[in-house]
Amino acid sequence: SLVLTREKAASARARAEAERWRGGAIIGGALVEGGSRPVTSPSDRARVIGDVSSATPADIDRAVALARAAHPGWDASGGAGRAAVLRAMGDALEADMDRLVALLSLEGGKTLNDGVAEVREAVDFCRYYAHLAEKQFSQPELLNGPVGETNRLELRGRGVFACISPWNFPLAIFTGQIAAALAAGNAVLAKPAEQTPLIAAEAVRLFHGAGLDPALLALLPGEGGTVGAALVGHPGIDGVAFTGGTDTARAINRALAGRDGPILPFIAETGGLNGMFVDTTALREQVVDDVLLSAVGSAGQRCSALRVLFLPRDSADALIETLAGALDTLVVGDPADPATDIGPVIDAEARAALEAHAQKLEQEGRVIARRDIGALAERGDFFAPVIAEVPEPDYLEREVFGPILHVYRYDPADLPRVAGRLAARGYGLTLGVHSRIERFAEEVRALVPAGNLYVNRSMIGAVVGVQPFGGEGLSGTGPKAGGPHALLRYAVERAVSINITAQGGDPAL
Ligand code: UN1
Repeated sequence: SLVLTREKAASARARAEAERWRGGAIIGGALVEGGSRPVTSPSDRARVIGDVSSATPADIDRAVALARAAHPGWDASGGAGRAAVLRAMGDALEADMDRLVALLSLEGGKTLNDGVAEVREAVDFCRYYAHLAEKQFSQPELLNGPVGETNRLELRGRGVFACISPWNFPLAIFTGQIAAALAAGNAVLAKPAEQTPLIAAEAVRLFHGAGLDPALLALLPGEGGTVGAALVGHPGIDGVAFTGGTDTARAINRALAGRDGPILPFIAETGGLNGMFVDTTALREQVVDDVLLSAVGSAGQRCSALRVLFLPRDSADALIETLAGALDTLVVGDPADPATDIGPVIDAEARAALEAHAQKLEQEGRVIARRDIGALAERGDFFAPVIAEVPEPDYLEREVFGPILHVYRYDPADLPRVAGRLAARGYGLTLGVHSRIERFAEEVRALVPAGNLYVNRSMIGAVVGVQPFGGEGLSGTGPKAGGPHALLRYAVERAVSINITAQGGDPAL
């Protein structure tokens, strides 16, 4: 069931720790044996939890050949047939929840709450895309043509999709991309993030166990970007779905533009420089809850996370004081402990980048509050959350991916200029507003582009099918994940017109 009790969590964790997890290329349903590297846990770097080996160029060629051969049959099986397999995958994920949550915590440093939400999201993606496959790939609605002619619109898969996914949602986004590509009638080559190959291997095994022809889904892990680059340049792919950093998206876009042959679709979901605007009518306790959850929840490692909080000059002091006090009550620690609010960041490199940014803020005298985390950082990749005050609305040039909240005090008369400077950075992912005045929300909305606007609530945790998620500008291409149009760019359309009269030519004329 989707309820994780303390006892169930502890026993699942003990079993997960005892298990030696195996990752690597999975081709035709079989794990490819190869030179392996150990995978360790972000909350305890001394703990080896499993091993993984990278896909070789020969592995990639073999996976592409299998996928190309299997794609036509899958495509022809129709939306309803594909939906049945995706629903079976949703059920399989649900049945395996305790084990998956334990692995998400071990490998990805996820708290139990975040782990449960992540499995839930992966299940939702499978079921929602199953629903869309049935609805959109059977009988799309058209107007009637002239008498004597039948018309229909056929949607087909494009062929083989490369799906390149991030470590911050190593199950939900990984599964969501694959489910979308499969639902639309494609075969998939999945490249998991280097940091989280083991949960990806489990998801692929579950897909195959749920009745998916193993030729339709290969797992191709890599290190240092080589496998991703090989996939994007491979003549045997028909499209790329990517979630991750804006810089990587640009590199993929350039590589795709340099290919010979057909122009391939590129679906990218990237970073954000997300702001929340508070006015003097906002409810303080609600603001504090929503700000902390959005900025330091999940250790700030969501592309949706709040990065810059805009507080009106006159009420800023009181809010900042409450925020700093509330930050001190959050528990940073072992993600497997149900009491923990904030676990580690993903790896030493991520922590070093965050520490460098925190040090810069410190040197400039901008840090307002920093959570004490004792000796945790000696054991794993823990980072003490920070609240800092910045002198400019566009102090940040780019996304800082971790639990650092930047606060900017604004003069309400100056709102258009301030919001305009944030907007000029070019991102457009999430945007928060806290106000009891509808006109204020409308004003902010008109000033700052964003794919997801949240009013008087947290700005993370978009629910599949309820809050379609994704941005514009530097934040991504769309269509939104978990939205009604999610599958369409994974597909090609063919309009078929058949004259059923005895005359030739166009019956309309
Ligand atoms: C990401 O962090 O890469 O709404 C995207 C949310 C999540 C964000 C996922 N769906 O918080």
